[in-house]
Amino acid sequence: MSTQSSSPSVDVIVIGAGFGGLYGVHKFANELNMSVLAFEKASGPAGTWHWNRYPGALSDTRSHLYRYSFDKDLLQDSSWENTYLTQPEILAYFEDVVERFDLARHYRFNTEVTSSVYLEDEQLWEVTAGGQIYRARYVFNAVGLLSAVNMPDIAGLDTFEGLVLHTGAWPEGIDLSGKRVGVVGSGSTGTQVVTALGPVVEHLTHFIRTPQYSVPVGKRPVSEAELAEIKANYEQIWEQAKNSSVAFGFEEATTPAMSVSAQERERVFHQAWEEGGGFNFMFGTFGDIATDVAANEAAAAFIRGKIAEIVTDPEKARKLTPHDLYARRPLCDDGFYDTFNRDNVDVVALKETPFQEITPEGVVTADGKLHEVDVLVFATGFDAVDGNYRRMEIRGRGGVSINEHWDGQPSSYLGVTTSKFPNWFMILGPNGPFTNLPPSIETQVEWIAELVAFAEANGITAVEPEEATVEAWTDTCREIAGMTVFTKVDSWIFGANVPGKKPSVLFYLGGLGNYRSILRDVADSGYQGFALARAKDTVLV
Ligand code: FAD
Ligand code: NA7
Repeated sequence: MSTQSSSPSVDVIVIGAGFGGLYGVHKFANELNMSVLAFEKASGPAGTWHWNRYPGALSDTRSHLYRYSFDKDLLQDSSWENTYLTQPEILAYFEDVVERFDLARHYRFNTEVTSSVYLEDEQLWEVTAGGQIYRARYVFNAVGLLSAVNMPDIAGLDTFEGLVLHTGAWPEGIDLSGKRVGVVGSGSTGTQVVTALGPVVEHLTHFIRTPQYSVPVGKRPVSEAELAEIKANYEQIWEQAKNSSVAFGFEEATTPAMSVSAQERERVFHQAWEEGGGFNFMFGTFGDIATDVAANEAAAAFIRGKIAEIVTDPEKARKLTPHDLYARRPLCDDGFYDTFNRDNVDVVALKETPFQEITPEGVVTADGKLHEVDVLVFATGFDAVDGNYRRMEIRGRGGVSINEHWDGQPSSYLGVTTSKFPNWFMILGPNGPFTNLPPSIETQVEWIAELVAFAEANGITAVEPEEATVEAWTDTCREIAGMTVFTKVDSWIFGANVPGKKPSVLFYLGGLGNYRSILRDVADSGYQGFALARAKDTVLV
């Protein structure tokens, strides 16, 4: 029996227009010649870099590695001025990519996908986007791992008479110069926005709940000669990054921190501080900063010393100084601590004086003080990794919803696929790699496209990992995470930043090189661990 449907039908529906979605559309449409329909709720491409237009938004991956590597001409034709890319530069890059690969014709922008439901008998997905129903054999989710914003619920926020902004949904054309601004949150984003706004606003109050360790990013101009050298060596540069652990373009250190003298440790930390880069400081100095508590404390103490050196007001310095482990995504900044030497920039330690309420005029803290502000900026991060999936209605085989399936622990095989959801793929889904992300995204897109091509060539109509395979992968990720210090502090890396969200393992911390060889082995084995179903007699399309 076949069901008739008047819904438009395509081979692949792609959701998202960031690194993952755009490359997915290129693969399926331009390389595999499949029919593709893509949806993006934003008004244009760039994903993260469409939404995060806040002042100071900057990549913390070096410019030459925060881009696609799949196309040699694109690599050779692209250029950049500094060692790191600003948000407008990344946006312009994506606009060029869309034009170059003729991707816009597949997209419906300003169109949110609200549900994806698997029709088991027909082996099709029914996707609702912008209120319309579409059908597809494959759904490719590139909905972003840091994309669903986390907005705190603070008493009285709705009474505030000024402007409320979240950095992850920053409107175009906002000018905060001359305003009194409160910035809540001191992660990567909070440090960037404070550094950029400090010199232009009338007054800035930085509300910090947990101070973090940050090192200089090392943003500096790139000369023509440096650019030419990178372009001449691009093949080796990508080869090294993709076979390394964090894929940030440096060789990860292997020497244990405590195996060298205190002077030598100081020298190595100092050199990394001068070079810049958060991942470089954590993974390029010694091999065990992320795994050994004593090594971790040595790195942390060095950064604490730098904060004391830079911040001249001892009270501000005290409030900015972290004392827990150095065990979150490592931060870097372009002058964050110096910003507090300005008279117009203050810091409030929320653990000492928590929010009491927000009033029409500003923020009242537990000491009864009213911090008057015109604008409240929330740099409070994201419901990371599984957040955007949980905000849609997604139903797989047997009508199971993704929220039921991921009750507590979101699970996947290899971060790209999960059981009970056939032909439904994710980019950077739960338990994907924790790295400089473009090369991990490319790795996943290429692997999924290869799997789809394999299915198409072999008459396989439904692909999903077996439950045991998914469980084993979750166990592997949990085991590796358990070897690190990251599990010992609360952060978005384990979903511990969103009230009510159950902390769980969300990343494969085994490194991109290892991840890529696992993917290669799975493909070479003919996709062992997957259930590969042949056509049913009811199949449409
Ligand atoms: P995204 O770029 O997040 O794109 C997902 C898209 O899906 C979004 O445009 C969203 O609107 C769309 N979408 C989601 N749900 C729906 C729906 N239901 N319907 C329709 N559309 C939907 N990573 C690094 O490696 N290095 C960095 O330096 C770095 N800097 C960062 C700085 C900031 C401020 C942030 C927030 C993240 C940063 N990241 C960085 C992580 C960054 O998210 C990734 O590098 C990369 O951009 C992710 O690409 P993506 O395509 O997977 O997702
Ligand atoms: P993060 O790293 O999750 O940081 C969010 C910050 O907001 C952090 O300092 C939080 O404090 C703070 N926060 C969150 N909720 C509250 C409430 N309710 N009150 C006060 N402070 C709060 O997000 P980012 O956007 O900076 O960075 C996320 C990633 O995106 C980053 O790693 C880059 O890859 C880009 P807490 O630490 O929870 O005490």
